[in-house]
Amino acid sequence: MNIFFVHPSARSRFPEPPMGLASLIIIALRKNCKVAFYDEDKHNKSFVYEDIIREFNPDIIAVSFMTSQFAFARNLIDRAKRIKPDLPVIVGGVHAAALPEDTMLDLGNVNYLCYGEGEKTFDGFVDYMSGSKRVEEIKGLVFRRNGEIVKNTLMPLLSADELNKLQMPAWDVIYKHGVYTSALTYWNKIVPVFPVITARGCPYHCTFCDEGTIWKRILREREIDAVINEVKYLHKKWGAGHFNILDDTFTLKPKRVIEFCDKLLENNLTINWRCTAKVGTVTPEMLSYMKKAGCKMIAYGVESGDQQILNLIMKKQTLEQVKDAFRITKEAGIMSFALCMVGNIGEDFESVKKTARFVSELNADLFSCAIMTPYPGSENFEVCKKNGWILHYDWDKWVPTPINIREFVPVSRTDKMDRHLMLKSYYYLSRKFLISKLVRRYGKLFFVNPRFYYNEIITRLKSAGLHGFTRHMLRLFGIAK
Ligand code: B12
Ligand code: SF4
Repeated sequence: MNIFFVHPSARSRFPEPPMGLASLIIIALRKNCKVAFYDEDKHNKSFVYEDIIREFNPDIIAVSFMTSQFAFARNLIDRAKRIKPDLPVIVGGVHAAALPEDTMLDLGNVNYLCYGEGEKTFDGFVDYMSGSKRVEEIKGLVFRRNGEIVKNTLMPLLSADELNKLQMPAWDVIYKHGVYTSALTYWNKIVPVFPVITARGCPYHCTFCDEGTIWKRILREREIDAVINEVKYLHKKWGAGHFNILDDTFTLKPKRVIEFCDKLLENNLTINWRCTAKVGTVTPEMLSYMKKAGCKMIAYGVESGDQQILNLIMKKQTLEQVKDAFRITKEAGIMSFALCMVGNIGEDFESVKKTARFVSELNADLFSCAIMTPYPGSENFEVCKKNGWILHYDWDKWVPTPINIREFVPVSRTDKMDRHLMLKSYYYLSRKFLISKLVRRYGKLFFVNPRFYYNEIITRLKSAGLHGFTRHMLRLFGIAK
């Protein structure tokens, strides 16, 4: 059986390898299927999508997407069906999992949908397609029957044991036409970057996050030895010199993190890496191990500089813990990245100002600001929907920043912010971040430093184009709306 795996565009200048599809491709290979893989952002210049369909002649097309990739997914599915109208299409990913029926209704060309963790469902689906199982038996599958949408019961999550027994994702298929690269701020150059996941799931309940949709807020850890073997393989076979740990909160268990670091060192894997962590879980001891083992940067979900907002969004962290985490990270010699938000339910412009003041004291190396986007599956989605606050369902514009989006409109308003105030807050916070970053990098007189013009203006002009860049800057400095 020939299966064509497709990853629609995420509008990324530096696309990242789709771990979800890599985890399914290996299942297909184990079942002796032939596979082809197309990543729209990475391969659209080297391959003609339609040509792959004609030449490979798939029996199934499997598409993975998140909310913001919806329109790109539809486009690729429709184009495939124009060539081969009977081609069975199966989709999955976090958006499909949160809104299975709606997705089937919206995407008329989709035949099957997986609404949970994919490995076991996909395994059963391939059996069904080859005639050895009935469709009703495949847990986690949604399908059409006589014009109706039928939803089988949910597939239970893989147990930790099953997760450990999974084969390594099919990296050889994903990298066949070239490894993925990224521009890392701390190297100022473009380097190959590889994803690694050591655990699935996060036990927290932040109201803006859709983490529970697939992973059900249950933490399942892989054995460290298996993760190390994967890193070793990526290093040896594909020259991995840098990896991103995709875990939602890598630092939850200090002993495990230390074991991971120890084993990287024991195996002489002097590779740089970065991860996302939760403040309050990092300790100086853990951070010193991480530094020794190659950790270059940690991203922390700061979200807000107003304790009341942190409580409302169930972030389970205090401002003191945030400050401590950034201080000890700096002391350990690791770069820190502050991820902040504006527009959470209950937040007004005064709390945005508090965030700006708070973050300027953190002395973080990097910042980013996101506008609250109530992704399906999050608590905020339900609250915003119930209150009629959602402003549009233009899924491909469901992104938390206006960068790269024409005619961006925040997805939702809230009790305290309309869409204008949301945008104003975003630009206010981003401006504060930008100025503090420029002063730190180039000094108070940054505008007379030639490096500032080269790094910050010319490079960005090249990537965003004159129109995009000018519009972004005018909004950032409050000159245009
Ligand atoms: C790595 C990552 C990225 C990478 C790459 C994503 C990629 N290539 O797929 C990058 C950096 C590009 C990225 C960008 C963004 N991301 Co992101 N990202 C992630 C992250 C951390 C890991 C994804 C992953 O690999 N998971 C592990 C794999 C194994 O899981 P999976 O992909 O879900 O796949 C499993 C199942 O879903 C299912 N499945 C998936 N596809 C299919 C297909 C079929 C056919 C079947 C049968 C099953 C199936 O089976 C798989 C195996 O079990 C997730 C968080 C998370 N925990 O998943 C967020 C996450 C996916 N991202 C998210 C968001 C919000 C974004 C951004 C919008 C953020 C931003 N600031 O702009 C952008 C989008 C950019 C754009 N313009 O579209 C949200 C998605 C919310 C949503 N509903 O869309 C998530 C869930 C984080 C969160 N909790 O909020 N992201
Ligand atoms: S925001 Fe982070 S800590 Fe909160 S639930 Fe989502 S993944 Fe977990």
